Amino acid sequence: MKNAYLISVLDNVKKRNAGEPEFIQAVTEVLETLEPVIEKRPDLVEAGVVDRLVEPERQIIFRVPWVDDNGKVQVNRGFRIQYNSAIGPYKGGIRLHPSVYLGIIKFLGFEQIFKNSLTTLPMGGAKGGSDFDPKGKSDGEVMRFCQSFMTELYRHIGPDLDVPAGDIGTGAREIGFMFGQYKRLKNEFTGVLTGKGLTYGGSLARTQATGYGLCYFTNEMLKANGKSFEGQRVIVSGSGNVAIYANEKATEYGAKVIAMSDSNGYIYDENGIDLAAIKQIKEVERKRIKEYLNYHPEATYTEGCKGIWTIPCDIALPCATQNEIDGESAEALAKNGCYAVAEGANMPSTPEAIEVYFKNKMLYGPAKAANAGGVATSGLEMSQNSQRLSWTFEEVDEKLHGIMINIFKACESAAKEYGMEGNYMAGANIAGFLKVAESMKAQGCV
Ligand code: NDP
Ligand code: 2IT
Repeated sequence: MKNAYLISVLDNVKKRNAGEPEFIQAVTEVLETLEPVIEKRPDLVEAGVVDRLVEPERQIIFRVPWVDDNGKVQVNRGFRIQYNSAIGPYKGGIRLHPSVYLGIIKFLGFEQIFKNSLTTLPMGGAKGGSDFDPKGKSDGEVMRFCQSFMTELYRHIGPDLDVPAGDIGTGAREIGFMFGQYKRLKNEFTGVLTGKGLTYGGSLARTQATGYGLCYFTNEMLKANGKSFEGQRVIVSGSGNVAIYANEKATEYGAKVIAMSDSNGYIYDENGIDLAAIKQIKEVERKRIKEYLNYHPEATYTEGCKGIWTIPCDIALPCATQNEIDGESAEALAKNGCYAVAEGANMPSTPEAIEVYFKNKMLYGPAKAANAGGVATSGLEMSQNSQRLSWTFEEVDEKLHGIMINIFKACESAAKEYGMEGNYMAGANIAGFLKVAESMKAQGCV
């Protein structure tokens, strides 16, 4: 990066947010790709758009006390980062995972600004979460945690203010408990959360949306480059919400998904993963992926996550967590003939991995664009709640498909316009940024 203004903004971010490497990583990537835009648009520099964009509008950190099944008091830390409201109410998921700290929620909130902008729906960027680990907890413990979390959060959110949703560790069960507590505290039934159950205002196809959307995006990217999913060997990391529905849609498109993982290890099934078994183990029983061998003894299970990227494949869909593909794993993918990576997870590739993709001329679908189908469908859930109507699965899925096609086109054309044809990462960052930047400039120094 050569632009003196961007260098000074980034230096300031590094100084002010020392000790938050994931956040600095996310900001660095965006600022680097914005260089050609900033050189063309001195008006945005004058309006201080980038200086303002990197600083969250509001950061809320709170105590979450709850009582476990042994009657012991437990204390977690809760976060909500309301990052940017230039184009709509704050919107973004809630992550429940022991690794959560301020830097993780800030990187996710920052990325959410651009992702939400790309959906074309009116949603600002936010993210929340806690270092609570739902794994191994009883339903009662999870409920008491969620109620305590919402007892503080409710005063900061609302259907026209900030609309949280799911992310790692937050699925239908947790959203249900949080929604119930919000409704009780506010004495109002509103669409304050998305990813709700279908019996109380949730949208059909929201569960499938991130994984399906990832494949809709990937399909467009493949098509634009003379390829398709048909007959391709695909690796999907993770085995949670995003991974399961990415597998389902990729398989529907004619691909064979040969490996999936969880945080303990990965399974490899040359016959193609039996998704019904995965759904039973992960969605119903909440068990570990190694149980897959009870259904398919001919498959193999390997401890540790990293090895999954050494299995030869054509297309890789990382759907677990940040920085799960490092430079070495990316080299292994490239060496074994993988020609496309599209990100279901947020920031799953390290900067070194991304360099390897470009060096090897692999197709790269960045998270902000490729996984935007989840939040886009959350936006559709908000629309349905406002109208007090619900659309059919087919209607929602068709809208989602259209949105993902348009996101691909937006990335493709922005990359081309700014002289980086085929670099969808730059295209996503630039297209996402421009809408937010114009809005921030128009609304004055706020
Ligand atoms: P889930 O909690 O449903 O699943 C997460 C999966 O990733 C699990 O298989 C989990 O394994 C694995 N995983 C989590 N943390 C780690 C880790 N530190 N190392 C290795 N594996 C890990 O979450 P989602 O499927 O919802 O989210 C997956 C990714 O997709 C995240 O990056 C999320 O931010 C992103 N995303 C989610 C959206 C959504 O709508 N849900 C929308 C857009 C992006 P284990 O069970 O062992 O913990
Ligand atoms: O990272 C994400 O986009 C999500 N976890 C979904 C957020 C949402 O509001 O649906």
